[in-house]
Amino acid sequence: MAIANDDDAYSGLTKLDAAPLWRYLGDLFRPEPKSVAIPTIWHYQALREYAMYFAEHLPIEDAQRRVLMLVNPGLQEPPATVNTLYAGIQILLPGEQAPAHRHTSNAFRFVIEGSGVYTTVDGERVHMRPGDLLMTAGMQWHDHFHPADEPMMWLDGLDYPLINSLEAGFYEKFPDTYQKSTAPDDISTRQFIHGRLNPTWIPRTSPNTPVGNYPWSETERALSAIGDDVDGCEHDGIALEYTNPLNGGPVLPTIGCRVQRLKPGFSGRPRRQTPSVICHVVRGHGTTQVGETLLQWHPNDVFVIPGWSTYQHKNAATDDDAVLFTYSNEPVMKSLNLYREESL
Ligand code: 1HN
Repeated sequence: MAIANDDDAYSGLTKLDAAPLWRYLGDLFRPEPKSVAIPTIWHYQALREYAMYFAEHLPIEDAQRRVLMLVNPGLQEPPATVNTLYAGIQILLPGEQAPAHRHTSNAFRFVIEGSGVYTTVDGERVHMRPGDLLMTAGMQWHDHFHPADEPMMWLDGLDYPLINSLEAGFYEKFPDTYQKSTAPDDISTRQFIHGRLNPTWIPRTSPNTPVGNYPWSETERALSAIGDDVDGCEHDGIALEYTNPLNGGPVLPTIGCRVQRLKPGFSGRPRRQTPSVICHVVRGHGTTQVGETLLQWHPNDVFVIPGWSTYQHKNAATDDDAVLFTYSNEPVMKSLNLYREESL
């Protein structure tokens, strides 16, 4: 049958599961990236009330993980916080235990409040205190147990938006509800505690950091050892990257983590970069201009800088530091040769 006119041609093509590239070119090949994620801030004090409500009304057995997902208004289905990364606030009550599972998604936890919980990762109990950064790399078994006496909250970071878009998501329940302890407690933290004295017997074959916990006591020591006589990064202040001590690289193949001290009155030079960043306020208060949006942050708030959005951090206090914990998909961008940045 002959094609009678353009309308016929376009609709006929659709029925063949084909499409005219010339009608898509402008959207598919932009001069520069335009993130669908929206600059957004989640205020901890508002979320905390809901975390406490569900802690009281939803048994952990019904939830598996009692977590409030931080869903970017531009990334609702499937829910994500920025394009490749997720953030959530998890709460566990005294006496509760979150059952063991594993998945190909890489994860970490950054502790917000409370202490006493330990997460068992591949048989090792790793204890959690405020400010600690705990790693759960892809396919490591993990469950959380709370033997102490106050509610505990932490930030979960995962790369599942990336893993699912790559169609590489696998998930398994542990054969038992919980893991048994099969290694000395906190050994993966203790044996790497110096940072540059590495145990010689640990194989260097994994792309993931061998460190279970980067304790806040050490992070704080590193931050305060760098005095005010150092300027640091003109965009991000005294920004330190958590590294894999065996190779100096990022802690996970898909997620890079940092801690940033913004000195009193710090006003960063604006820039944009291809990685998307999720920021958690450890202490202090200030503002971050992200594109057209001004985000005002306070302790424990979480906010996002979508990729290629111009951002500028400011510490609002002139007599106190502000400290941010940040994570991004920089390792992905760098390994795919897609990293770019521009100072403004
Ligand atoms: C997960 O396994 C945990 O183990 C937390 O604590 C948050 C969000 C999405 C998928 C898996 C956890 C998660 C998660």
